[in-house]
Formats: sequence, C-alpha cells, structure tokens
Amino acid sequence: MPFTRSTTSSGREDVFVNAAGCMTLLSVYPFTPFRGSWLYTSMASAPAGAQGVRDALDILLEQKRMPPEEDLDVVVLTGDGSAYGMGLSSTSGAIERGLDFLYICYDNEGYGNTGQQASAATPHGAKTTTTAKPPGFAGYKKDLFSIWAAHKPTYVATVIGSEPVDLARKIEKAKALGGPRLIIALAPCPTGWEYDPRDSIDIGRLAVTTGVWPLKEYVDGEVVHTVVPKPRLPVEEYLKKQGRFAHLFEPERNDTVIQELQTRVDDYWSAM
Ligand SMILES: Cc1ncc(C[n+]2csc(CCOP(=O)(O)OP(=O)(O)O)c2C)c(N)n1
Ligand SMILES: [Mg+2]
Repeated sequence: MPFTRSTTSSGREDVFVNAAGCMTLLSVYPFTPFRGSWLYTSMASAPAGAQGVRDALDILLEQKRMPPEEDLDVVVLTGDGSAYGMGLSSTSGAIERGLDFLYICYDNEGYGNTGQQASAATPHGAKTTTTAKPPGFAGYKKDLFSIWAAHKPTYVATVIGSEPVDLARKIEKAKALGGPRLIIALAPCPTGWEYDPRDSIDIGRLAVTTGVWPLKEYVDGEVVHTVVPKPRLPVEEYLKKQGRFAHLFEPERNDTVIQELQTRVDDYWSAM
C-alpha cells in the first residue's frame, strides 16, 4: 500500500532539526516560535540528528510506549551552506538509508549568518565577502536538485515565496509522502544580496520569469516543471536589481559575464 500521511498539520506534530544558520536565531533558549520540538545541530549533521530522532520515535512506537497517532514528522531545516556543502555527505547517507524525513533548505546563496561568504550555492559572478569584485564569484552554483534526484528519493522540489500557491502545493505533497524528501526554497536575502527588503517579492518573481530559478519537482523518477516562463525575460533584469551584481554594470558593463549567465539559463531551458 502506498505511504500516506495526514497533511493537516498544526506544526505541533513536527520535530525540526535545525543546523546552524540564520534560522537558528529564531530560537533563543528556552524560547522558540516553532510549535513543535526543535533540535539544534552542527552544520554538517542535521540529517544524522534527524536519523537519531526518527530512530527514537520508532523505538517508542515498537515498544508501544507511544501510540501511532502521536507519531511525529522529522523535518530538517538548514541553509544552503549545510544543504549544498557541509552537510551533503550526511544527507547522502540518510537518503541511502531511506530515512523518513523532509529536508527544507532555504537557499540564500551564501553563508548569511556569518556575513555572506560564498557557499556552494552562490551564483557565478556574485559579490560575496570571500570573493574579489570584479569579477565576483568564480565558481558555479551546485545543482542540488539533480544531486538529490540521482539518489532516487521519494520527492524533490524547488519553490520560492513569490509563488505561494506552487509552494503550498509542494509542501502538502511532500508532507503526504514518506521516505527522503527535499524542498529547496530560493530565499532572496536583502542583506546578502544588497537590495531594499520591499523588493523581495519582485526579485523572487524575476528569478522565475527570467528562468534563473526553475520551479520543478522530481517524483517517481520523473522531473516535471510546474511553471514554465514564456517568454523569458532577460537575465539582466534579475541581476540589475541586486547590489551583489552591481559590478557587472558599473563602472563598466561586463558583457562577458552577463552573456555567460544568460547563455547558461538559455541552455538549461533549451535542453528541456
Ligand atoms: C563547521 C562550522 N563552520 C562554521 C560555522 C559558523 N557558521 C555558523 S552559521 C554559518 C552560516 C551558515 O550558512 P547557511 O547554511 O547558508 O545558512 P544561513 O546563515 O545563510 O542562513 C556559519 C559559517 C559553524 N557553525 N560550523
Ligand atoms: Mg545561506
């Protein structure tokens, strides 16, 4: 029988396993805004922490010390620094073991908490506190979606706050499934990306309409795009809004990098 689980959660039925990052600052001992339990882990070990919590819950269930209706969902919550980099090894192990957990990564494309140093999720050309400008970050954003999908987990999806209906549908879908599940949320960050907070939604929309952030899901071995931007706006519309890319436009326009970023997005969509 396929695994199904109630999606009507108040949050009390979740255990959040949260690796060090900006989200950690929501909880200042002994207070937390999370309705359920919250466990803090080091950057590299949230999925290992999740395994421990899941195992403890399973033992309680097996020994009938907890009724099934009181079972909890284990939700890992980390930034991109953990999800794309430091925690990737423990994530791979957890997926391989078929751990029943939902991993939510909020991806602000840098080590935000410590001052926006470059991470494995930083886009090419962006200014960070660990990259010279110009020309900005020399590396390329890691494709975490495909890395997860290669493990053949139950579910992988990308979301963004500026597309709330798509986001809500994917969270509900992920919550109803079992096994390893990932949701990656591109999280525009006013401090790290250098823009006025009121532009967060516009920047999120531009990430989608320029094709920079494809909204998609992997389920049953298939990748499906849930939003296909047509026609796509030029990538520079997205870049121009953010101070971290300002050096690509002033004092001189860097056509080489701007064109490279555009070509990479075009190549992605023409391969679909
Ligand atoms: C092994 C290790 N190195 C460095 C740190 C310091 N540190 C704490 S939070 C953080 C940034 C985490 O980045 P990310 O996961 O992207 O989350 P964000 O801060 O962007 O929310 C760093 C480097 C740490 N806690 N552990
Ligand atoms: Mg980050």
